[in-house]
Amino acid sequence: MQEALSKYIRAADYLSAIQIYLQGNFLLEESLSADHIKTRLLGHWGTCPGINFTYAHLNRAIIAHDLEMLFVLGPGHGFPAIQANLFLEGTLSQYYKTIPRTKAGMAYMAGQFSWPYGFPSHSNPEAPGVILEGGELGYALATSFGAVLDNPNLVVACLVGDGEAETGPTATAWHVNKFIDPATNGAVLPILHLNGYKISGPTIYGRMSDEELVQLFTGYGYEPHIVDAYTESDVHSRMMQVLDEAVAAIRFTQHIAREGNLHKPPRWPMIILRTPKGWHSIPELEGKRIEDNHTSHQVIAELAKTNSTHLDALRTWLQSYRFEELFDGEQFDPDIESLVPRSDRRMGNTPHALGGAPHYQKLLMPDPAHYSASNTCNLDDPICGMESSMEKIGAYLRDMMKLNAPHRNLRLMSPDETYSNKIHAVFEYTTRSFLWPHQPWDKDLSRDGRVIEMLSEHTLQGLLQGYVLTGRHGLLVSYEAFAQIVASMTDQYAKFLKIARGVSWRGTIASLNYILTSTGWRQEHNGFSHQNPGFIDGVLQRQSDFTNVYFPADANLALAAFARMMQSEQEINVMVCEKRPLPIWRTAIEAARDVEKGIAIWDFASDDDPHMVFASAGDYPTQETLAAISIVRSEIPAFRMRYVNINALSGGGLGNSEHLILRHEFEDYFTEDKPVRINFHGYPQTIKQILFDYGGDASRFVVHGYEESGSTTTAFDMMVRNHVDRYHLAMEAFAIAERTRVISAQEAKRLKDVYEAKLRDHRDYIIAHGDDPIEITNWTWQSR
Ligand SMILES: Cc1ncc(C[n+]2csc(CCOP(=O)(O)OP(=O)(O)O)c2C)c(N)n1
Ligand SMILES: [Mg+2]
Repeated sequence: MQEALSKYIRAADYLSAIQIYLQGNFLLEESLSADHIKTRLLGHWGTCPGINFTYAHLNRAIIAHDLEMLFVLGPGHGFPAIQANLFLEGTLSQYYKTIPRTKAGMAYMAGQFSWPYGFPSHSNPEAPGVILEGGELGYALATSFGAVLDNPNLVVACLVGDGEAETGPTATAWHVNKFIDPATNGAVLPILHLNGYKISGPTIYGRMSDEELVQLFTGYGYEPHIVDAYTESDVHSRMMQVLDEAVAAIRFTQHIAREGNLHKPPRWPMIILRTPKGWHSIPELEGKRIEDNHTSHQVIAELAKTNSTHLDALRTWLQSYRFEELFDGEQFDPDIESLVPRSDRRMGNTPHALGGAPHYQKLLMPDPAHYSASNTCNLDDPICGMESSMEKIGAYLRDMMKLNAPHRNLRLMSPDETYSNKIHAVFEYTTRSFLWPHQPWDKDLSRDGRVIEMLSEHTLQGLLQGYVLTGRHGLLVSYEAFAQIVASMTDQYAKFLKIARGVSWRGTIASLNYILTSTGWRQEHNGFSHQNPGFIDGVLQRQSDFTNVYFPADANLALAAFARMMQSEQEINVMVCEKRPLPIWRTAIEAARDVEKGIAIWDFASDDDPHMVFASAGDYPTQETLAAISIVRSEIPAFRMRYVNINALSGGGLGNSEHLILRHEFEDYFTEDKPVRINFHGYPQTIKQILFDYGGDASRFVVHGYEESGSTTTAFDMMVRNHVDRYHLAMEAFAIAERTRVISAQEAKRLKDVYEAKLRDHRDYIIAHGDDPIEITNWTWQSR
């Protein structure tokens, strides 16, 4: 077996290396010359040999133990190795007719690597079996854990780079073992790849002693196994033995848990693999140590096209694999073939990474109208009581979980905010997963809950990505301000999704869904640190055709938007809504219609032939806008206003990605030429960039929103400080009424003085009493 493994790895290493260097002579049939070398040498060599070593051994273990295994590569820059293995196992030719498993296919694969319009240099969605790009390091482990949730037979082998292991997201993800119930979930087998180096320096883990590493990972709840290529006399037999023990340990733990006999936290195996970076390549070049040094990280012998010393070193190195003994251009050596698992067990061909049936199923959805707050609403009386959007969503999600229980395909991720964010109705049905000891006074904990609560937004996002990319559904609910922590992960996911959506053989997956709550407008008790609506900016600046941000103004709109998000496919959706009770403005039917369109004129607050238009996006901004309209109506009955509610924005414009408001429709809402005041939930700039594309006279639009003016103050004062409150808005309408000659300059001045005095009085009142006056807190809409 050692012989077969060595041959397989030699072939994989050779196939990895030629992708980086060669544009011809792929089988080294002639003596290597400068003509055969690509003009631009782009790629990462150093990590590849360790990946190939691991992949070969995993293949052996898959065959020996009939494993259902998925491979997640942390250092995605090791893509030449992934592609080499996909070629060797035949998956690449199965998915790409242009890459047959022949000399011609090999030439195509190598020639197109890191080539303009060819293959990218990093793991990517065009490669079968890949669920992580790995360009931005740190997310492999959490993604792997996400993939094994509710996949009891799946083992995910996750190769973590030792540089990657220094990242915050990886550091926290080790702890997900505390949430994985072996009775109902699969297992992650982490393989920490200590090749000792990052780009130009040593890694922390690489320089830790075996004893320190064993203590660290034992403390984290693992059973660490060290495989050290430097010291083992027969590293293959050691790796085989360790993998066999790991598989046995995983199966034993799962077996006793599934029999109901697991009485203490399971101790999952993990492997610490020490290999030299750039293993089996060029030991030294021009007096510089290459193999087993950081210098092997990217391209080695990088001057091979122009410098004969480099070319000679490259030739000697590539010849050292004796690839011609392993592949005749048609067939691989039988020993290599013996390490290729049967088709449906190949890591590149796992159906778990494909999306679509059988692993993806649409969610069964309760009817949101059954949860609505205003079924009995009288349309003449738009306010039908106060409801918390998040409480309604909690109840809806609870029943969605119940309905989909047989499929075990819906999860909620939260940084211990399910209560704080008021969606705890889910605990009437489910619990939080927690494997470590429970105390009698703990609440809502069990080994097998649908909710994972860990105070690491990174880990939660990684879990959700892994879960969704393997065909299931979920959402991450976060305080609005702290969603920013994962903004970059969302960007990376969006990049993956953009490409994946265009890959024909990738099946359907669910959308990646977020709810951002405990929003900045009601963080007056926590203050400035908790006031940050910036997460949506990144989302809206990116892919226009599949990103949506919803701003439901009430609980019914929130239910309708949430139902749409959870039913949608292959999108990124963010809903921003408040958790405290707020007025209900829309019936369930109106809410469904508004969400479908993304934008709506609300008749109860609108006049025909308006002098001006008020618009808003967000719950508090909407309440303030409607309060302003009601003030202006009472002060200037002859002044006509229209109210437009924007409940969704997408990267492409107003509305959602299915129903964008087109340029010619814009005037149906905002008129041709009337002044428009927009009250926005987030930073004003965020919506201004969307309005720009609608053209026309920008000077008639004024946008208010969060101006980074926050503090520990009252709720209404937060809005005053940012000029989104009813008084400031009303004063703007008075000025427009004067300009349009509905009122005299004198009357405009009088009104302005009255409302400036109100603002001063409010300030004095809150300084004296510590809270907003009752006329603000108990305000209700008055129809005329
Ligand atoms: C989050 C992040 N920071 C920095 C980089 C730049 N970078 C690319 S590769 C690399 C070193 C990776 O080291 P390691 O994880 O040990 O990978 P390997 O040695 O296997 O190549 C760094 C810092 C990155 N890709 N992602
Ligand atoms: Mg490394």
